[in-house]
Amino acid sequence: MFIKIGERINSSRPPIARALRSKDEAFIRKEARLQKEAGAAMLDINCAVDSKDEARDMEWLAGIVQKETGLPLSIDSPNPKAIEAGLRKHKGKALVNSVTVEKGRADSILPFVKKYNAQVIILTMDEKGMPATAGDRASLAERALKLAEGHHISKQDIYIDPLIRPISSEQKQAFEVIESVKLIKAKYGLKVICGLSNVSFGLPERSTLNSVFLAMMLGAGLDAAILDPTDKKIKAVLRASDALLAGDDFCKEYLKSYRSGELK
Ligand code: THG
Repeated sequence: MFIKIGERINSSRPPIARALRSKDEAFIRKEARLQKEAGAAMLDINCAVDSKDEARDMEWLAGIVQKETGLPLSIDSPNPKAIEAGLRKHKGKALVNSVTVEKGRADSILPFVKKYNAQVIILTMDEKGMPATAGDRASLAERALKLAEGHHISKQDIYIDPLIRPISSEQKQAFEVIESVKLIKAKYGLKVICGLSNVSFGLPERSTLNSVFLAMMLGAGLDAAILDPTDKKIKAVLRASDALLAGDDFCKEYLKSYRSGELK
């Protein structure tokens, strides 16, 4: 089953940054509810932008988003203190978003993943920065697996993120990322996730680019994505892909969505 993770509670979005500053609980609750109603299985929460005390803000966010939805959360931060604060508050199995393959970073966060029995996203990025090719991404995925195994984290709890960059600045990257999904799954049997909307930064009609890229990634075997579950084009692509990739017996769900006008 493909896992949809709602991206909307992210401090890089100005309305969320404002709600975080003024501790507007009602606004955050509404964003959480909207995404749950749109079928998100998990919600990403990020408060890194402009926060004076990220650990405290993360704890606040985790508390109200789980109280509103009961969903598990993807705790999105580069800051180990904020990640631990989120994990401490979280009920159920959380997803830590994220660590890189850099030795120091992994060693400061993977012990929490183990302690709180969480899942973890490992980015294919090391001391040398972002990889250019699918093959480089696959090599980093192998290192990620070894690192996690060193902390006794089970393979089932790992998601590899091949890190999609905006095609507005690097036109070959989307293709390399799609190829890397196939390689990482075939060579190591690891699950793959991505932050979908990164691909369209700096271009108009982002929803078209995001949803077409999603279709291509699903064809390559993507297991989960951080995306906007309320986006109409994303919804239509998910329904259609499920039917096309034999995940929808007799196309029942596709037909149901058609009859309720959701595919328009
Ligand atoms: N990998 C991992 N985590 C991530 C990312 C990733 N977390 C952050 C980011 N990338 C994924 N989340 C977002 C959230 C919002 C947007 C992009 C990525 C965004 N929102 C637009 C806005 O608010 O204006 C609208 C997006 C749209 O048009 O669909 O840009 O790669 N592990």
